[in-house]
Amino acid sequence: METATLKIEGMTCNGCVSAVKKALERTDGVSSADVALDTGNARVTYDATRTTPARLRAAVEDAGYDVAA
Ligand code: 9UX
Repeated sequence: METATLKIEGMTCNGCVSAVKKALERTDGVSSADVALDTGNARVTYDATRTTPARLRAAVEDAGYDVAA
């Protein structure tokens, strides 16, 4: 397993945190995601043979949030 940290922008309440966490955890290859409202950091544990950081980013964006470059 690999870990990636994404900086999420636009989360303003714990509902957002839950939405981002679910979007990541339903992505193929992701085993877990921990998302912090205060920092915007999403720490994702994933199988690098099944997904990529770019796909993780896309999953967050598809859920309606931005990811910092
Ligand atoms: Mo909270 Mo986030 O009411 O999209 S869920 S602001």
